[in-house]
Amino acid sequence: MPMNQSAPKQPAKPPASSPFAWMIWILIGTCIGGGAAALAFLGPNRNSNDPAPNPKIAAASKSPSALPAGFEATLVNKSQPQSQQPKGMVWIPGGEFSMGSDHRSESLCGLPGVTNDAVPIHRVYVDGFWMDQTEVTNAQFSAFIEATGYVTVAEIKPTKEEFPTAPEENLIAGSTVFKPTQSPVEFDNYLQWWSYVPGADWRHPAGPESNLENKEDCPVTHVAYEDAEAYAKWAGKRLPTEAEWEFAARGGKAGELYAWGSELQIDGKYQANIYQGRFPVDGGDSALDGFAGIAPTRQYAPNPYGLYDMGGNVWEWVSDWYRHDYYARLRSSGQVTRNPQGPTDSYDPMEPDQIKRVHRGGSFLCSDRYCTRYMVGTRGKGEVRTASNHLGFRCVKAD
Ligand SMILES: [Ca+2]
Repeated sequence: MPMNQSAPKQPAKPPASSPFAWMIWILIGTCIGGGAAALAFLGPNRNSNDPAPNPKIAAASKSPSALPAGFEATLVNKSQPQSQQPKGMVWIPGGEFSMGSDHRSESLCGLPGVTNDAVPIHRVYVDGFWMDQTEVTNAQFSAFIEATGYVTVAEIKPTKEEFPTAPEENLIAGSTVFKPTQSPVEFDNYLQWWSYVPGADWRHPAGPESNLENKEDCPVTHVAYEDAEAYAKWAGKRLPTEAEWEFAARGGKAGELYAWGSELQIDGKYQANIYQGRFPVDGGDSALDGFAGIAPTRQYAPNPYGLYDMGGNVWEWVSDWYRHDYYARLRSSGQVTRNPQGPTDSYDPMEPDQIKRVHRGGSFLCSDRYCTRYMVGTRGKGEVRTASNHLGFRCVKAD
């Protein structure tokens, strides 16, 4: 559906009166997140395009003739893990698969361009690994904080060095929060529904007056990349690569649109916590999937590997730097990329000054009118120190 059908004419109204408008512009990028200060150095060259046959490959999930153009069968490793199953994790056997999306999926979203950085489909191999069955919950993150005293990025006052043009009085710790609009709006300005909220952080997901009561089993949010990485290190785990994440999400299948199959609903029931109704209007989410806003984990059927919420609920950080052209680079090698670790630098032509990593999976705010990035082959992105109330993570662990 063209997006203007779902959004009656109304002039965009950036919240220019907000004292934090300057900060929101910096903190929020396309669809989800953009960036604050450019941090740091870029990682070492971790990219590996070495072609090599996989001797362990065993099963083909689907007849190649039945797959959409561009996709080939997923070849799942037969090997079993050597280590004991960690609590709350499932074995992802790894193998060779077709990664990414194609432009035909554009027709499923009112927002043009959702697949532009997810093409072309290319062949990737990943080794087996353990993966958290669910996104890291508030209860789990709370245990990490209690054990370590760690303070998240959103709880730390921004510095003049990070935001040299900001008035001193605006340098207040906080995070970005979705605020529904009072009436329908065009989708040309995300500041209409995102606000920088002083005092918003993982303990106060909607702002300083909110708390985690009855949200222990919900995914933790308002975590910047370094927060997620710190948790993973404490837990003896790490964040997944983008390729690991997509291999796991596809559940051994090939060429399907979603982590649960190729239809958005099964027997008339939604399979993930996304957004139904008029986005982003107050009361516009009809919650046909059972939830308006975030949901506890494990509310929908797991995928074939036993993973919950690989689409919807909250976006998930993965470890790859974001580049819009990374898939094209891999495809041009003409080879199967083994255990890709992402590009060696970050570049988003839409916000070239921001340093970004990849997000995956979409969130409770994704809908077919605005952003269908709950489709398993599509990608998100975010500035590394930017958090929000619809962004979390899950971890993986080597065998
Ligand atoms: Ca929902």
